[in-house]
Amino acid sequence: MRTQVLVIGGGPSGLLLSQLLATQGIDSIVLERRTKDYVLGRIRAGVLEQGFVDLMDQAGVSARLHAEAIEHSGTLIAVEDDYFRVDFQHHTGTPVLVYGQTEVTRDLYDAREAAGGAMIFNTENVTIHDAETDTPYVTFTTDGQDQRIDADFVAGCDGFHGVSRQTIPLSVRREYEKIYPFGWLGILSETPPVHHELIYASSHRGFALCSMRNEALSRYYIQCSLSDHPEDWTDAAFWAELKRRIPKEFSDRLVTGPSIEKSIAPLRSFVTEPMQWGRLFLCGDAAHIVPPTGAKGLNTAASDVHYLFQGLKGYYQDGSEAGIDTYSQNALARVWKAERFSWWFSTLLHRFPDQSEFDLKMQRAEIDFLRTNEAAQNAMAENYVGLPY
Ligand code: RFL
Ligand code: PHB
Repeated sequence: MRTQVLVIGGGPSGLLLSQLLATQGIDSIVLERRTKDYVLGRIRAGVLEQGFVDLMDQAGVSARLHAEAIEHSGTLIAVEDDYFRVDFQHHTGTPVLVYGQTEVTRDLYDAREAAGGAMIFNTENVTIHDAETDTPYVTFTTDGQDQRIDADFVAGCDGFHGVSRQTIPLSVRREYEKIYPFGWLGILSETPPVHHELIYASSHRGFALCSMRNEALSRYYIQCSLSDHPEDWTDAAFWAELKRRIPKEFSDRLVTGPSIEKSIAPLRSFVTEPMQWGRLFLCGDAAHIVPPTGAKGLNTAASDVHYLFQGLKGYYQDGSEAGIDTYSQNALARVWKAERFSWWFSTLLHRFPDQSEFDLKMQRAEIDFLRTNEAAQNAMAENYVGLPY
């Protein structure tokens, strides 16, 4: 088999790239280790930057997003019983959209299927060969059959645990990492959101986030210990802990109900450099991870897809290698800024086990500065709605 761009990973990065390439008549095949239902069962991101929405428009897959997404023009930041609002619209003229990653991925799968796009599921032993030459190929097994696909380019969109990053030799690859000493316990519940905007809450018991998917579906998170397991937390214990961490005004009106999903995510900052090796390009979580505070993961994956798509378009349409040659440099420049913002926002709002009284005072002073300083709110808002591509 042969294709122009072989995409490894059928998550949002891989599907969006494949769909964008199709709009330009560039063919691709997507390999996914899991099934479509498994991918759609993962509850992850909820907040989309305008840049992401623009890419969905370009890919011709944004009709449902525009009909169903909820526009948020600001967010609340709470400290114990007190809170203030950062107005994105006022500071940047741009809102963010609340629309689940599950829905984005479903829209992309529907579009690829409607266009007859090639996708192969349940792939095992995916191995990338000759990436440093002009004739890369990938071997894998599916349904017990060994397969080989030759391609012009390989896009490694296979997430943090994929094979693409590992294919780049250690002599070339440099990794930067920070592990945070806590996780997020998240639940999804069929209850109305406690507030019409998100609430990022810092409390002496730890961080909490009130988010949503729609008017009848809420997503809540609490900072938890890395040794906790979701099954250790009954729904009642979760709700009680969440209530202790958000201002009384909101805990008094919080509607609770059974959780329909409960999971723990560790928090990590991670970047690999470079994001390109020969004809292999890394996109999204395959190349970088951010802690979820600030909602930058999926959005940063999308900016990678933008740079790679532009590079490949230039190659196929104008015979120019300029875009693909500068892919890593362009993508990383934006990635590091998203890393900085996510690290800053996480550090600002969480309780750290080794935090001294001095550290706590610094955290409070910084939150107070954000509360009272227009320039600080402006910087926060610009980062939250997404820096330009
Ligand atoms: P994904 O989604 O991990 O998809 C990679 C796909 O590759 C497949 N795969 C392979 N396929 C073939 N061969 C192999 N060898 C393979 N190895 C892996 C996997 O099965 C998978 O289907 O990466 P992608 O596409 O780069 O997308 C990245 C996003 O999923 C991620 O950044 C976000 O979910 C992060 N994130 C958030 N991002 C935001 O922008 N806004 C948010 O509000 C937000 N909230 C979150 C989040 C992530 C969370 N968790 C659980 C990590 C909230 C949470 C709780
Ligand atoms: C979510 O709704 O899942 C969500 C929202 C904002 C974040 C992280 C996660 O910063």
